Amino acid sequence: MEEKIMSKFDTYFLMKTDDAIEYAKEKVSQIEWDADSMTAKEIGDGNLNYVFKVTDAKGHSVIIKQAGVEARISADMKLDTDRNRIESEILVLEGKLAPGYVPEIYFYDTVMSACGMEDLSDHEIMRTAMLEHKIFPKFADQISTFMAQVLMGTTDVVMDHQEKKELQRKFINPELCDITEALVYTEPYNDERGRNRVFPPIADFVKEKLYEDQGLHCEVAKLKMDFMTRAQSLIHGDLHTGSIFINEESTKVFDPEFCFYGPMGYDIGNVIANMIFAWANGDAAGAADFCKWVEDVLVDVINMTKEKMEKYYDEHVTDTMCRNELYKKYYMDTIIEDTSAVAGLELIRRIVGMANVKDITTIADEAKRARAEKICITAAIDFIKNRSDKKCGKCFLKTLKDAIAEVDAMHKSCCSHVAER
Ligand code: SR1
Ligand code: MG
Repeated sequence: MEEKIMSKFDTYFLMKTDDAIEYAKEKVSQIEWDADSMTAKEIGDGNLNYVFKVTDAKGHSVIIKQAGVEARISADMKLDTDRNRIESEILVLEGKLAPGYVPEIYFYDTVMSACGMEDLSDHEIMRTAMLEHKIFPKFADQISTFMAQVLMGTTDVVMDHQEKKELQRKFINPELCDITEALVYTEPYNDERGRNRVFPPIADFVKEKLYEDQGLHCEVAKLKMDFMTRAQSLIHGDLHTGSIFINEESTKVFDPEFCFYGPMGYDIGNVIANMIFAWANGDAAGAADFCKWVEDVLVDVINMTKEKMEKYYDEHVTDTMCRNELYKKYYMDTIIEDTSAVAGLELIRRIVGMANVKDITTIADEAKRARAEKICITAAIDFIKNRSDKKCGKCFLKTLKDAIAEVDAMHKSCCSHVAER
């Protein structure tokens, strides 16, 4: 009988950089590592995991991502490390549905709850790049292709129903869904766990617009139950601009550990909201060309995703009852309506909730940041309350423009009151 060679990686522990080097040598043996020159750096800046970049002097490199038993953002948040398996398996599946749009996974390891993936150092994290107001002309086309192919390709209208249910079972993700249910669908409206981070100059605005509006709470409750019960599509579950690697030519989606079967507007709405944060940062900095590009992206992402989904629908729908033009229109309208609602939810939770975004928190001027936050919240409320009016890309841009006008008018009237006194 062959004797199993013992390894220090036979039992789970949280790796440090030296461990990551040894780990890469052992697990990524297809690379002929130059052992003496290998180095590792922890490069993770997300809220949950540890990410090591391991390189050698011969130009070899790999990314090792490991899940810890508690979130980086808060030691109180205990999490199942199985999320690393979920993430690795979904990336492999997404790579099949949308080739070239996700990093290649070399291996994953359910003992160390870690995976090894392609190093995308020729790309940048999109949020970071947009903080420098860089423009990516191919983004709308590429992200819409990714979303149309992955989201439509995993629905009941397209897939064999039993195979779909098997995927749904495999990717059930209760712990990470629980985080979203709390951080996106609950706490921004009541701060029930005292974890919200509200920028003090807008505290009164938040109280009136978010904490005290029962009508808004009712709409968010409807959306929360929908998120929890509508197993429409295998969604990424956290498709913000920190989950996207980008350069002028290419877009790669990563970090899908929140994936599960949910409403597909959740992903599209996240992209929209996070582009609005980028717009707000550019606007505060006076980056006019960048803002114009973001405005075009808002319109194009909605229109292109819708068009590509409609085409996918025509070409791939297998359910005979769903091969019906009226149902197709209803289906598409619902996706755009959900997209609008989720854009609103994400805008709100990143402004007042526990997990803020740098696009907003790095606006140094207090008045400009307050204005940016009020614009995001005002647009968000319209996206949620009037979601059924949103039919195309222009409607999304109009919501942003109307919010700017409303906030500026509020400010003007407030200033004129002060001047009158
Ligand atoms: C505790 S994790 C906080 C947030 O970071 C992730 O990226 C998700 O967006 C989550 O809501
Ligand atoms: Mg993440």
